[in-house]
Amino acid sequence: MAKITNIKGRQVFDSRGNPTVEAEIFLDNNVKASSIVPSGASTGAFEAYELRDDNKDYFLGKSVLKAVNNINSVIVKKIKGQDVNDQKKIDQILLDLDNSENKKNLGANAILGVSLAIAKAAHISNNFDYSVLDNEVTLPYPLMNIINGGAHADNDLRIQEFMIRPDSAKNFMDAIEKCFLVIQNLKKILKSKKLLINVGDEGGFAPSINSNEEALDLLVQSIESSKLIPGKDISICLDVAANELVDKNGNYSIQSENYIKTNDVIDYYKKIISKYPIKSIEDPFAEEDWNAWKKLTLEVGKKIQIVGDDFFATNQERLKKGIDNKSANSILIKPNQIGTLTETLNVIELAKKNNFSTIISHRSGDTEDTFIADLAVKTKSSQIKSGSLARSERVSKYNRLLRIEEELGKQAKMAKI
Ligand code: 2PG
Ligand code: MG
Repeated sequence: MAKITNIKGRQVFDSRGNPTVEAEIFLDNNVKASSIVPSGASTGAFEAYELRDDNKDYFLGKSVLKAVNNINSVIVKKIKGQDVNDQKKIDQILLDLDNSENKKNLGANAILGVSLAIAKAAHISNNFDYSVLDNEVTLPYPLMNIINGGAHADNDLRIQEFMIRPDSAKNFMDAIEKCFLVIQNLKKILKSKKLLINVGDEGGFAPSINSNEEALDLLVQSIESSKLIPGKDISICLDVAANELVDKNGNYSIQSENYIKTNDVIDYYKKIISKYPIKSIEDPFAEEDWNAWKKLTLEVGKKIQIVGDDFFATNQERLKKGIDNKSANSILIKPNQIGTLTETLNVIELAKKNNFSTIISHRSGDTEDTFIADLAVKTKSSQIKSGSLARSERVSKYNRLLRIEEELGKQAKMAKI
């Protein structure tokens, strides 16, 4: 038993320089731990509510002092004195205190900061050591976003994320090396084509190209230049983030600014899947286009991973519906889409029970907080998405996984994909 003696909320800043919430927990055994909440750019309508002050005269309305104040007044009063190991009970207190559908009263940013800081404090307080876990524990495969488009870059690429996954990696360091090689070769190729090598929000290159195929060709070329086999050593994973590409008639501007119908979008996916080593597509359709999701899953779901991000919003009810309708076979997990650790774990459990793969994910506005690396290992998730091997807020998650791999010693092994 370790009692919570205090909680302190404060405003800090994320990788885009926007204000965000940090919560720090203090225990009666002198342990303290803190958590910083990330923030998305391509956010779904079903995400929990991110409370911002909307005071145009201060940080252009983006400050989070209301959320911070909720931690320092209402939340601390209720949580003080609780046992830090009672995560479920504390999360329930937070839910009851907020008492809204989408956490709009206290703010999901206030609630999640506290919920995750509690998990971290418990981890430290219990001297948690990964090597004591049973030998089933695994490390996730990284999905590295190495070409950025969509809402995350200033180019004209329609698809938001072109990611690589090192499928033949024997361990996590090997996974990083394979990705490193592809990234270095991509950099060389971009330079040789006189394309800029500046990076987007998630550390991937954001060259001024405008066709999906051009980006895919660049990836294949970089994999081959690394003496790796596309589709065997490295496969390609996409995040279309289709919410950003749909018009009010339900058509998509997937290839160019022209909007095309669902069936044509499906044909387009089939075409690029057969031409390129694509093994995973995230948010191929908008979050309410249930029929299109179902159709695509029926047609290609045996072959590739169909991942719901904005579509599921780490929400149990939406995932249940997706399972019943056979609308996908994988879920992206973002704790701040739902707002507490307990709810996040429940969603992961439901996904696993139904043979959905779970991909733990960062946000495009992220921070030095590495919690998602631990979450991926503790939940035996097969994959983690934390951007490219650039920008410290991205790399810090991969570095944390390397430390966990070291802690695990001989029993460390990669997950099954
Ligand atoms: C996504 C995420 C993370 P954002 O769409 O998967 O890559 O982006 O945080 O902007 O929603
Ligand atoms: Mg996404």
